[in-house]
This record gives sequence, structure tokens and C-alpha cells, in this order.
Amino acid sequence: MSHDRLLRALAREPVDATPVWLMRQAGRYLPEYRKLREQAGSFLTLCQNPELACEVTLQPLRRFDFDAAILFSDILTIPEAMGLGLHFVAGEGPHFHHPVRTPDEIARLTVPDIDRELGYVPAAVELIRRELDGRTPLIGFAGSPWTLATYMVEGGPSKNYAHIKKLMYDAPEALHQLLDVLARSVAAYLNAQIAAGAQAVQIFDTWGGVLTPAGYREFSLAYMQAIVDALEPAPDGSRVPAILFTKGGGPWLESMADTGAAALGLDWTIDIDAARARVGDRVALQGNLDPAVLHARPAVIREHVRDVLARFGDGPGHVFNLGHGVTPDIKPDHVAALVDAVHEFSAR
Ligand code: 1CP
Repeated sequence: MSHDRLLRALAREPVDATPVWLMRQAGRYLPEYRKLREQAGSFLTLCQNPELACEVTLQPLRRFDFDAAILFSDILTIPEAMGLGLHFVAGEGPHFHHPVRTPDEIARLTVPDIDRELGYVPAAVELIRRELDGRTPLIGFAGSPWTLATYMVEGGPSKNYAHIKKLMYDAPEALHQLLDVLARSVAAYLNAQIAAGAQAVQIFDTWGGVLTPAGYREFSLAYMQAIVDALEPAPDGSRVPAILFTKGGGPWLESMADTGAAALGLDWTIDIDAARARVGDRVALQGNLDPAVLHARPAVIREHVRDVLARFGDGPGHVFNLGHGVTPDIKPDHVAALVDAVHEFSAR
């Protein structure tokens, strides 16, 4: 039953072993990814070509015994489809040619036509489902409205979020307008992934943790709630589980669980037993090994895996993952040690 471990764990049903997948399990730490990216010419080409996106999605599953595939794409496809001009600067990550900073610029944004502007994403989902042929479930994803807005307003990665926080404090109604158009876009985008076959969806709120508690509720959580409420059933009529991951969201787990999400993603700044004691049987928990543990030697990795499993304890509802993504400098053998240790130590 390894093919349904992930979906059973998200539904808090018993499993034969704890399912494991890793954020950024496809990508630069894999030589076969680097080779394909070089051939393709750019990261965006990989995302926008369904055959290549499918190939990159499957690469880590050929090497490791992962219990889920995650669509290879990026959260910034939505602002790219809104016309902001996404490009990548070597060593600096993603940037936009046209950031949005003023109420006028925000007022001009509209929800992209998914079929016309982002049709390559559901096309990739369909192709991946066909290739996986029921062996492994497929997770779709999107960025949270707040996290997308940080990139759109800052113009790229940021250290202190000066531009978006100025907007938040000086012109909150303009920021709400931006977050509203993003929430409607993300809901349509995730629903297109679900219609194409995504069996679970994760919302990445990578930068929700830079907000105050009140700011988090008003500018991040409220819009993730709107998305969870707008998710449609799978083509077979079943409910598709949503996973909410706010990096730095440890203080707010109770209100995250109130959204109706099936699972919460935990970073490494909270112990999973403490998180479980707070949200208990309301949601499944995903996480939460410190990604830096993957630098250590395999015997050490195994002990830290054992610790996270022991802290979660018995009972249903654990999906093993890192507290954030695999970094490009990790040795593939170390990922194998992690995955095998999860299955070995959790086998029922
Ligand atoms: O080859 C390259 O140089 C591109 C590197 C890269 C990759 C492999 C980027 C650019 N995006 C991705 C893939 C990606 N991005 C996935 C693939 C599926 C997987 O295997 O997990 C996913 C889920 C994302 C999501 C994503 N993109 C997030 C949320 C998750 C997280 O890591 O916090 C964020 C914040 C982004 C923005 C982004 N895109 C790329 C980079 C390097 C970044 C981060 C920039 C920053 O540090 O602010």
C-alpha cells in the first residue's frame, strides 16, 4: 500500500510506514537536473515545457523511495502570467522587470486566464499522472498570496521587506486589493491542477513568518483561508487535502488548523511533539527535520530522523519532510539515507 501512504496519512488514517517526501526534492542537488537544465537553457523553459517538467518531477523518484511526487514548477508562474516579467539573475534568484508598488499599478492587475497563460501547468500535471500510473501520488502547489506579493512588490528576494511593509502600513487597502487578486488567481490555479489530477495541494507561505501576529492573520492567513474555502473536489468527487506551510508559523498553528486545511507544514523551529500537543487530532502534521542535518554524515542523519519520528509518536497523521527545502549543496546519498531511515524506523 506504499502508493497511498501519503493520502492516508493526510487523512489521519493508519499507514504501514510513515510517508516521506521533501520540499525541493527535484532540483539543483541532482546532477541529472543540472544536466537537463543546461540543455534546456533556462529554469523557466523546464517549467513551461510539460515534457521537461514531467521528467524533472520524476527524476528524484527514480533514485529515492519517496512516497509522493511534487509538480516541478515555481510559485512565481502566477506573477509571470500577470505580466511582471520574471527573470533569473545568476546567484541572486528570481527578479521582476516590472514590480508593483503603487495603488495604480495594483489596480491594473487581473486574474490570469489559466488556460491561455498557464495551461502548461495543468498539461504537466496530466502528463505526470499518466507517467506515474497510480504508483505514487502527485502534489500540486502554489505560493500564498502574501508570499507572492513580497516578490511582486520587492521585485525579488528581500532581506527586510521594506517596500511591502511600507505599503502594508501606509496603504493597507491597496495591499488588500493585491492580495485579493492573488487569492482569486491562486484558487483558480490550484483548481486547474486539481482538475488535471493533483491529489493534494500545498500552499507555500515562505514569508508569512516575517509578519506580526496581527499582520499574519490579516495579510496572510485570511487569504489562505479564502483559497482553502474555494478548492474544488477532485474529478472523482473526493475532497483534495490542502497542506499549509508557513515558514516561521509555529506561534500560529491553532489558527492555521482552524482553516480546514488537512495538514500543516512545520519548519524546524518548533518540536513536532509540541505542535502535535497543540493541534492534536484536528490536522495531520508535515515536517520537520532541520534541512541542515543533510550536511551531516548518514549515521547522524539517521539519528535525527529517529528523533523526529519518536517525537511525533504513535498514531496517524505524520508526513515526514524537512522544515524547508533541500539546498543545492546536499549529496544525493544523504537524501537516500534520510528516506530509508524514515521507512525503516517507522515500519509497523
Ligand atoms: O535551477 C535553478 O537555478 C532554479 C532554482 C529553482 C528551482 C529548482 C527555483 C527558482 N524554483 C525551483 C523549483 C521549485 N520552486 C519547486 C519545485 C518542486 C519541488 O521539488 O519542491 C517548488 C515547490 C518551488 C516553490 C518556491 N519558489 C518557493 C516556495 C518554497 C520555498 O522554497 O520556500 C519560493 C519562495 C520560490 C521562489 C524561488 N524560485 C526559485 C528560487 C531560487 C526561489 C527562492 C528565492 C528566494 O530565496 O527568495
